[in-house]
Amino acid sequence: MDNHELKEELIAYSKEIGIDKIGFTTASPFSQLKNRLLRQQELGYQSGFEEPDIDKRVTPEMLLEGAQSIISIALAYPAKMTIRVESKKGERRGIFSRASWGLDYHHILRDRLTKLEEFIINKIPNAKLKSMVDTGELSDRAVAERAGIGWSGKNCSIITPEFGSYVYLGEMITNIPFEPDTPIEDNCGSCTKCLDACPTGALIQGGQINANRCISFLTQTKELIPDEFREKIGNRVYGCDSCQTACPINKGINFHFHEEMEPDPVVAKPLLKPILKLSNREFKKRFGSISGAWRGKKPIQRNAIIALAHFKDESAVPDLIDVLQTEASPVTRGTAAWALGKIGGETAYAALRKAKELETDIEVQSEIEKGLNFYNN
Ligand code: B12
Ligand code: SF4
Ligand code: SF4
Repeated sequence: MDNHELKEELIAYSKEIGIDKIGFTTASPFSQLKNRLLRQQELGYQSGFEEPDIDKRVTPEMLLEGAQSIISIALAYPAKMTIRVESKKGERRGIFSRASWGLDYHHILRDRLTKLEEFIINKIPNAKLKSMVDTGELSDRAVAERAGIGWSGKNCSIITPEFGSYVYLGEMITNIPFEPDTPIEDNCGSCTKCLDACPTGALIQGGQINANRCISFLTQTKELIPDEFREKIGNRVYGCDSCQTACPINKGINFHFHEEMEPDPVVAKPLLKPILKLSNREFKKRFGSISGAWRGKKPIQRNAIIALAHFKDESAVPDLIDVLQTEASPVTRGTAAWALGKIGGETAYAALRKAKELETDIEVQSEIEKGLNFYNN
């Protein structure tokens, strides 16, 4: 079988197994990306979640001996929930970003890539293949861009003409010299809606992010959230979609192709107060299957506290006091102290005064001061 024929068969098979778009590119080095990554590193704009070895990131040959081509895949995910969550007055909810709705996308894309691998091995038993999704060395976006999946938008996302930017990406390096596809034209034009919509100014300019200012990143850290970002986080308990929802290309886009990606609304839009009391086991049971759980319970609890402060939810005061008095993690305790001050009221004030006497952790003490300062303004 020649490679052209195999490529055509793979394209047809990919549709059968639920891959929404497939593209092919060579395995030649990503030289423009290398400069970009070095520059981002120099500026301190990286998140720290990226593979640290830049040479590996841009040289597919270093990841698979004899690499000749890369197959890029994209799967569209839903932008709107089909089932609405029942809202009761006074019950405040947080929101997980769309990329964390339904089953963790890493599992879904790996499943598709495994099926593609099996298909290829069946035709070429000694083919060498290496697949990755998100956690691999390669830049999934740079691969997708070069393979003609979509263009690289000013919001940094790969935007497909068919499914907008609501697509997950993955790829497979192969030692088969497939004919490459052509990159598609950038269609952002003079639009700057994503830059204007970003709540924290994380998009420095079109296509350049300072990840340290990005809410998506901040919700995934384990430390105290810097003061300037706390109010901007709003009720996001994981991730951020603002630069995608603002994008006119995404208007009306809402694909529900994959059953596994359907969000359970009570998980994707969880009640905030119960999150504060979850045991590790309960957290795993409730949130363990979604991608937003990858950093564990603590960041989600911290973000839930910030969200309760955002809503100034007075009914949360007793729970927040309990957190301040009994929680082991200084980050959680400190965030609760700040939130109590932000929500305000006499009970919160008394608890902060008492905590001021008893607290021994320096960072938490400083957050208690911040909480008390709300009463002076
Ligand atoms: C680290 C990381 C983050 C960091 C940093 C994001 C960033 N923009 O770099 C944080 C935590 C902030 C993050 C957030 C999000 N992420 Co993320 N993240 C990654 C990860 C692991 C690496 C990205 C990376 O290397 N960035 C470094 C930059 C420099 O490179 P790049 O964006 O990969 O490549 C582009 C640039 O280099 C640019 N470029 C190259 N040269 C030049 C030169 C010029 C002049 C210009 C203008 C641009 C340019 O073109 C490349 C192609 O677009 C990838 C998975 C992976 N292994 O690739 C997922 C990934 C990028 N994330 C993804 C998603 C879904 C998100 C969120 C939408 C999640 C959410 N809802 O909260 C947000 C979006 C934030 C945003 N506006 O980018 C998807 C993107 C899907 C898509 N359609 O593009 C990926 C691919 C995961 C996946 N497999 O599906 N993420
Ligand atoms: S994900 Fe949110 S914070 Fe990050 S760049 Fe987009 S709009 Fe800005
Ligand atoms: S909002 Fe406008 S500039 Fe930003 S990615 Fe979408 S089309 Fe491009």
